[in-house]
Amino acid sequence: MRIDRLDIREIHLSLRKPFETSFGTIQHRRIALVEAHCEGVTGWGELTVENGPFYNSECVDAAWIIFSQFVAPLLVGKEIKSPSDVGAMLSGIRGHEMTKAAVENALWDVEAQQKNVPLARLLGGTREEIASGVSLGIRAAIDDLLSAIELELDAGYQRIKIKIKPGKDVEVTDAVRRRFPDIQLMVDANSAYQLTDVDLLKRLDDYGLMMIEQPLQWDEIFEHSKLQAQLATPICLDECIHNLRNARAAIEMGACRVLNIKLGRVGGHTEAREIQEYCRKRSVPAWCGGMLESGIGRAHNIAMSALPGFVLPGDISASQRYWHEDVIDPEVETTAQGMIRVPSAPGLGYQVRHERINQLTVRKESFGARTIVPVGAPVH
Ligand code: OSB
Ligand code: MG
Repeated sequence: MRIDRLDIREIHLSLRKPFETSFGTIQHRRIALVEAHCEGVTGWGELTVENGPFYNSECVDAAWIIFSQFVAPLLVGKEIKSPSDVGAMLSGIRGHEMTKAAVENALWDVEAQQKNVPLARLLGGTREEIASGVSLGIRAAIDDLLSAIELELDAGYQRIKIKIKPGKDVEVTDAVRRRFPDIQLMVDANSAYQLTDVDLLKRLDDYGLMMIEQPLQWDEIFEHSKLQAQLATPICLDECIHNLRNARAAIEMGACRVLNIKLGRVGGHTEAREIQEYCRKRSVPAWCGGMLESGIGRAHNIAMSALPGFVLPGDISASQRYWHEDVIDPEVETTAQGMIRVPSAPGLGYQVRHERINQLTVRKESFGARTIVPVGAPVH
């Protein structure tokens, strides 16, 4: 396929409720979307960064610069055999996985449409439905959290993840476990602790948690191996896994026993597929994490989760939990059993609502084959 034009745009979408994590509170999201135009077909990808560099080192404004000055010039006008070629074409750009993923994933959507197959099938997905869990933000009052959990369980969600941070950890987990003794429960610290907090973290072993997600520093694998050796609860890594090499290092080092695979964080479908395959072969449970995505990112997550290595419920839940109105049609919905059907229509399998997206757009830039001048690219 020939990449004729790439567009990047920013839309503003507010969450129904603020979402508090150990790194801050998120409500008014600035979401960057990428469109790939190839031989008359348009594919969509979501750039899953947060507004600021507080979850990882990427953020909207930096991603915009990397995309427009470096990513687009390397791709526009090029003929590729498969979206899997994009990784090598962009390998000179260090990091910025979420920015690269947005365009690679848009090209996967193009290819699925060109071949007239659902993206999930094109990737090799085998599931017809995927298991859905929810991630609940930190609350000021424990009672609020308990009633929120009750609502989600009533809606059918299969596992509950609660965010923790110092001062809002053991006591909160204890209250949740007392109230819901049998649910599949896990906690996510988003890098809020250090290895010296091991005694506190060990107390979480009393609660039969499925896992504790990213307790230590965002860029640290080795110390997680020191911590995992002292904890009965499996550690799940999120922030510090950017590619298959990181995943292999973490698993071989014993830094984790479970993996959260986020499509943006690992640079797109190609790398995500390799990581889930690695996990599957070694019986390391993997699941799909979320970044509070709009319907476009959500649709990509659903397609990816149809792959056989995704064996645990992920963080992909119904559109209505996040937005008053999503940007895809139909919106993502869950069954009463907490499952999401993998769509069977070609491409993303959901209709992208162009008019609504145009209304929400605050800026947009297009990069066509003839207008591109690479900035700072090596001269050959
Ligand atoms: O650590 O998984 C995380 C949201 C924003 C940034 C990081 C994380 C999260 C979530 C929410 O936990 C996942 C979702 O519901 O999309
Ligand atoms: Mg996480």
